[in-house]
Amino acid sequence: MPVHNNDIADIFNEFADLLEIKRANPFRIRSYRNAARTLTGQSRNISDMVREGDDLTQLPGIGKDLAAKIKEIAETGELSKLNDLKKELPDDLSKLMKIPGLGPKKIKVLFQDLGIASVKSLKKAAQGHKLRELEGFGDKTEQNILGEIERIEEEIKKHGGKERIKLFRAEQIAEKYREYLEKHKEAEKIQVAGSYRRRRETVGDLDILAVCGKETGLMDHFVGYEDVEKIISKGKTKSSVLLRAGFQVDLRVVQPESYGAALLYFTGSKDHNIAVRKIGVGKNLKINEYGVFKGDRQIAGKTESEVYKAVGLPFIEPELREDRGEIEAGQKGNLPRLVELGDIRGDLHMHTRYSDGRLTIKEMAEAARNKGYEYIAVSDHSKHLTVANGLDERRLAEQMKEIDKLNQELKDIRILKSIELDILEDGALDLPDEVLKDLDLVLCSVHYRFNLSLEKQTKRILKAMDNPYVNIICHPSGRLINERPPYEVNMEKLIKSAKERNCFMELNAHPDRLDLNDIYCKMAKKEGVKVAVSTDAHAQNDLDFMRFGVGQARRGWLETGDVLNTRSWKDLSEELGR
Ligand code: DGT
Ligand code: CA
Ligand code: CA
Ligand code: ZN
Repeated sequence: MPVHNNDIADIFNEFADLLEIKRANPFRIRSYRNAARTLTGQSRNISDMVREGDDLTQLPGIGKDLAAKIKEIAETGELSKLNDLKKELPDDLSKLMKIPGLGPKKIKVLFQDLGIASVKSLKKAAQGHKLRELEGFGDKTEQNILGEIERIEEEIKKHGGKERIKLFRAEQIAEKYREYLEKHKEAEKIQVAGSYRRRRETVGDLDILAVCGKETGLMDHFVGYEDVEKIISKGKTKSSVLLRAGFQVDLRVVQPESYGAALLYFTGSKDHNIAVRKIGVGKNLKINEYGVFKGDRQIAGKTESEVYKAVGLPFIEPELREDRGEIEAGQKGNLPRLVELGDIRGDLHMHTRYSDGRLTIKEMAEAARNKGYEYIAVSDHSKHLTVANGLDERRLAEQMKEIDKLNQELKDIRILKSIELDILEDGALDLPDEVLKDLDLVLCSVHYRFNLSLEKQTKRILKAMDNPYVNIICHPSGRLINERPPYEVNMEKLIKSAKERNCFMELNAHPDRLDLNDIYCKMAKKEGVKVAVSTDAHAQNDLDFMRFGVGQARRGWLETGDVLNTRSWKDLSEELGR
């Protein structure tokens, strides 16, 4: 069975987590995390590369040692070093890492002072008020932990014990499955519905819909897929399987005259469906996955638009279907015209070999030009981020010279001089204004000290925004989906202050981040703050992450006018002037 890149990345991330608990060398920890990132960003299957004897050390951040570990995982499905490390640590310890607010440091204290090594014993200790006495904990932390445990238990109950997976991963699984299903000669209109179609950042399971001549043939084909581990159920119109990746996929086969109604129903969200159905009830219509019915007579259902029309609504884009005001907006004719991938004219955040990126500036620029972009910003890390080989004044000056030269040489793309500054703990920036004034675009980010109080973290970022050269706050909440919760910060205040200062917020399109999230995008729009949808690319393929960013932007109701990088360079340069 082939091992997927993400499986290898998961193993490296787990390894890094455990090393962190053991307080291993930070460089070592980081090298595993970087390697995991590299692997998830690769379009080629690493197992195939191993099989073909390719030189893995050509990949960014992969040295001899990591290459050997990748080979081991690709060949055996596991990493013996990880197993050794786990033997040194109690089994359940790594599960504690999944609780928001519990980092390796706190887990180490829990383990050493109270012998806590499982979620169960943690819950008991929290209920018995044992945590508040520990160093670095307090009443509030104790309550939060208890709250998080209960929330996780709820989630687990709801989803049959399975974790939600990131959209990127869901996409790899869904697209492969869909291609396979489409090969079947009776299959028509294969559509992946559910949260996947709504472009939610994480997906619980996949809901596939199909129209098919002879229903049963397709069902045999569906359950015969190579990645199926277990058939949960198999019927004439409905089947469910569990994939080896631990992920459930449901298939529904429907009649052509019900296709739109079924698509609407299985796209959800549940709350959206209920709201639509309620309007139907008011009009004496019954709406379900088979169609819209007046008494026994079906009056609509072939397309989604038909169903919406029957209840007096225009078509509502899947990303909006969360019952967050889209029904009312539809009734009033106020639905947003959502931004599309094709509206994006440039990418305002990426890294090159000058810091921790994989390609040269020229290679990045050419890749962006081939995507049809008008401009890119080269925004490498600044000097505080030494582990990423951040730029000091001298190296930045060199880079700027190179960009000048490339701008003369390259046609049809403009390279903007930029930087991703580190916001220091006190809100200062790690390069002086004399340097910043010569850049086209200044980005800044929090990359360390995530654990400041709400007040301090907010103040820190506000102070950075006070610098007149700063344009964009990157990945403003700092969260990593399923891995690290957002730091505590008053986002509403940041957004309002950005408006006052003519700053912009980033929607980092990396599928691990998608930060700002949908809710905050909508807030930014409401406050009149434009959002830069940027990939933070470290390699050529990462430029394609734009589609995830655009998906999240659409979930946040953003229109072309709300997104900074839909502007031509001329308009953008005017916007950036503070
Ligand atoms: P997920 O899988 O947790 O990421 O989220 P969804 O939205 O894909 O939810 P899922 O897979 O449980 O169900 C797919 C769709 O089916 C859901 O979005 C709406 C519809 N649906 C499921 N259960 C109900 C229900 O009880 N009532 C209504 N009206 N619709 C439902
Ligand atoms: Ca689903
Ligand atoms: Ca489902
Ligand atoms: Zn970056």
